[in-house]
Amino acid sequence: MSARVQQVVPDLVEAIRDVMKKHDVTFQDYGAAMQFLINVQETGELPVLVDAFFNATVVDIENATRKGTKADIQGPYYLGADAYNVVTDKLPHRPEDAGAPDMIIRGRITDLDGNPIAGATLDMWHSTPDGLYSGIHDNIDPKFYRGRVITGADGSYSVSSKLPVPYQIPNSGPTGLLLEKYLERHSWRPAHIHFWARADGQRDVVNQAYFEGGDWVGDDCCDTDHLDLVVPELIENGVRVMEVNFALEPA
Ligand code: MBD
Ligand code: FE
Repeated sequence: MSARVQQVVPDLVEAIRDVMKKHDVTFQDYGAAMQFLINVQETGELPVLVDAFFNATVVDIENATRKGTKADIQGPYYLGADAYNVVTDKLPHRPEDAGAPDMIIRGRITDLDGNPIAGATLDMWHSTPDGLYSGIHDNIDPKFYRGRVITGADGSYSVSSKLPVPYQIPNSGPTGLLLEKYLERHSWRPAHIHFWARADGQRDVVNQAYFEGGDWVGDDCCDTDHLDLVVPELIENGVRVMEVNFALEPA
């Protein structure tokens, strides 16, 4: 690790110094930047700030060597593998969300040749129907809107949940203020479902799926290109169905 640090950090410092010189950064600018970072620290927004600007770049680098389903940004709200209980037919939702629109998330996990992978695990997580993450926002119990499915003999999985909505990085905090007020960009992400697929002997993939035509698809504040997981919004018996398939490559 220290070799890696010695490889990367001096270049990083040099790149920042070059920007400072290019723009004749003043003591006042320096103080404002410091205050911004202190605000980030005090609001606990470090993960969302860093992910908004840099997660997509790691994804691009990783995808250059991927043959199967592409990776997408993990985002700041995964919570660690222990937070994912095995579910068979539905992701638990808050009792008060009972009336929110339902959705079904289903698909198959295969190898690169399309052979089903049985017993693969797929962790899923997404926001509440009002755009909050359990375990992160408003003391929502982390058991909601998170779960792990295990694929059957044909590599398939299927769960019901409640439809997430586009997610706005709260613009009461420094990350949202930087995007919206100071950079005059927006702080929205398209509605999305997060996934982490794992199977013995295969390379993990972390990614997200979106419905084609959804608000902010293709204009994500986190600069992700979404790649191959923008899927059509199917409707069956009045319920939206998101079909998401994963082709895993050997580890
Ligand atoms: C999210 O839900 C998310 O997925 C990312 C990448 C950033 C902020 C919030
Ligand atoms: Fe997210």
